[in-house]
Amino acid sequence: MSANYERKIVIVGKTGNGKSSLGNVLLGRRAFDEARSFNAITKECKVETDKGNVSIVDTPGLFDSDGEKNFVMQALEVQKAIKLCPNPHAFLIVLNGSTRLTQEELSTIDVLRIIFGEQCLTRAIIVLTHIENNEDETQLRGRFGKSDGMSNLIKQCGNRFARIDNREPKPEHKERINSLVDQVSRAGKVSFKNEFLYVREQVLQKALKTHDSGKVHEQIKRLSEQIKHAEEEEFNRKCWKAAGVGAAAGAGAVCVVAGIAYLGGGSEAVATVVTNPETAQVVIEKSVNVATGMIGFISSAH
Ligand SMILES: Nc1nc2c(ncn2[C@@H]2O[C@H](COP(=O)(O)OP(=O)(O)OP(=O)(O)O)[C@@H](O)[C@H]2O)c(=O)[nH]1
Ligand SMILES: [Mg+2]
Repeated sequence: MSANYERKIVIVGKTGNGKSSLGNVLLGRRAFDEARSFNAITKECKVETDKGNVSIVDTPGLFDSDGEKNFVMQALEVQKAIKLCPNPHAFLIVLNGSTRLTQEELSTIDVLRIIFGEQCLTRAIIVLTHIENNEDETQLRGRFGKSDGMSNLIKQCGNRFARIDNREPKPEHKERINSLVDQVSRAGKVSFKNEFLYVREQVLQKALKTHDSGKVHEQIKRLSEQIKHAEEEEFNRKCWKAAGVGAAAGAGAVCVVAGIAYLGGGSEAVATVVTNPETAQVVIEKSVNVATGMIGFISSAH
């Protein structure tokens, strides 16, 4: 038995893959509606907590092409999971292990990047449902080996995966999920924090107004670019602020911080003010890069 650490878990995946069923298995009671249906059953995010140490967020399905919600609306709805349950320890990506992955499912990781940002991937675990208990581990791995799509998804999640038959869950399979959650959260000590979540929400809201149709793949590409741009702008704005220059945004913003960093004057301090320790190194590196470029430019101009 794994220890009784706090576990805050967000469950995501394609509609009908068994997200709600998995939530019920992990909580040990029927907390979420589950049903066999051609239409999506879960329409909104819902959080349920048990015995004070396990919180599960069930989310509506992604890629529900028959529903009235388009990709952007679905993404916005799933994003609410973090509002209901801030700083979760892990994200379980539910895939149906008995059917082939759809084209959309192959882009699940990119979709999660758009919804929650890169950081969620370090806490992502693939859970394969509908795996009958009589299929042994070797057979299962043999099956993955033949699917580039599946192997790729698992690889992108740091090779973390678990299996389960939600109808007849075996204690050891449930236990494996819990121990993977403990592994990514270092026994409940570290959790997901996304300081740019609001930027993502804004970009998605804007996308909803300007282009609410289009294939998922095209939207993913377009949204990824927009989000990257918006986050860079926000990053620069924070650099300005941290450098104490005020609200005057512009190309010189990064240079101010870059100059401080390059000259060795308190780059650590700037980075710490700018962001949390996890991303401090990125700030320093970025600042030094920009400073190097700036000094190169100044030298060539004289
Ligand atoms: N045999 C088998 N059936 C499962 C498994 N997991 C879920 N199901 C069944 O699949 C159907 C859909 O399960 P749900 O848990 O409602 O799926 P969901 O992902 O929450 O679906 P939406 O809320 O519509 O997005 C139900 O009839 C479940 O009983 C599993 O591991 N094995
Ligand atoms: Mg559901």
